[in-house]
Amino acid sequence: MSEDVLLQEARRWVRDARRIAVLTGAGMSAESGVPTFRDAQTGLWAKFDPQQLATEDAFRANPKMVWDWYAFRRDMIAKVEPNNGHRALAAFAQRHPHRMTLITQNVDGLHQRAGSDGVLALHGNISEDKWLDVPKGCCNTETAMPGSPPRCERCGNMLRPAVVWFGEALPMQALIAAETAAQECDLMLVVGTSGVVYPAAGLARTAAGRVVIINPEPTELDDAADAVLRGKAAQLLPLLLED
Ligand code: BV8
Repeated sequence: MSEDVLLQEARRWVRDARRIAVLTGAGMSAESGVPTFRDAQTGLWAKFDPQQLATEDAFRANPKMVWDWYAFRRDMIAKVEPNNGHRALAAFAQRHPHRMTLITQNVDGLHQRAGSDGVLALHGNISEDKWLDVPKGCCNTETAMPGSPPRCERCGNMLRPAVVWFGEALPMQALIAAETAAQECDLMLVVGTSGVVYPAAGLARTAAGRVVIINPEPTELDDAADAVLRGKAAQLLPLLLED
């Protein structure tokens, strides 16, 4: 089936779907200029494996290095804008209230900046911090000693990015809501994810409805798809979601 026929078929599925679940990954933000998670290691970070850095062990072993890696990523994300793919998803949800549930693995906040509400951010948000150890009465982010990372001036507790590291549990409420959306959907769009990271990727395998993948490259989830649209999110989503 030609790409265009496939797109028309997928557009019909969107029109007919009462409940649409959308699962996005790093490729969603690629056209905003945010390198994907696996391509992100550029420059001085090229020699590091993100899966090794995005862990509590790495942070405890070398807090400054891991903090600096997040500072580097935060700076990069602060300079970019949502793209037409983010905007197409936000606009569709505004035109069709209560039909779309947006689930993201991304921590860059670009869906929220594009105007999407109620985003299920399974892996947290890179622009927020939280205490590494359970905060005590003395741990006050307002008076934390500046540094890489900032620390509680009284007990030395460190601040860390409020993201979900490998080996950490996902936020339970968001995960349950995402699993429910997958199990109740008539259609799931899986956009810009390699499908490697669980339990997020598993949502595409529990979708009750048809699964449409949008990705320029093959993914670990292609076998679970009813249709694969080989293309870029910022180009295909506006075409797929226009009324
Ligand atoms: C957990 C935040 C348990 C940090 C991230 C089975 C079940 C459960 C767990 C596991 C399991 N098997 C293994 C595990 C452990 C692990 C895991 O999945 N490991 C993998 C590597 C095998 N999972 C975990 O550790 C999770 N926690 O299970 O805890 C538990 C339970 C109870 C109590 C305690 C513990 C936590 C996982 C979350 C990790 N944190 N991010 C940070 O960002 O620093 S994940 C991180 O990697 C990103 O957030 C993102 O989610 C992920 C990368 O995946 P993608 O988004 O897919 O990005 P990627 O670069 O891989 O691919 C980009 C894609 O875009 C490509 O396909 C490309 O072709 C495409 N693309 C490029 N350009 C475009 C495009 N697509 C469209 N348009 C374009 N223009």
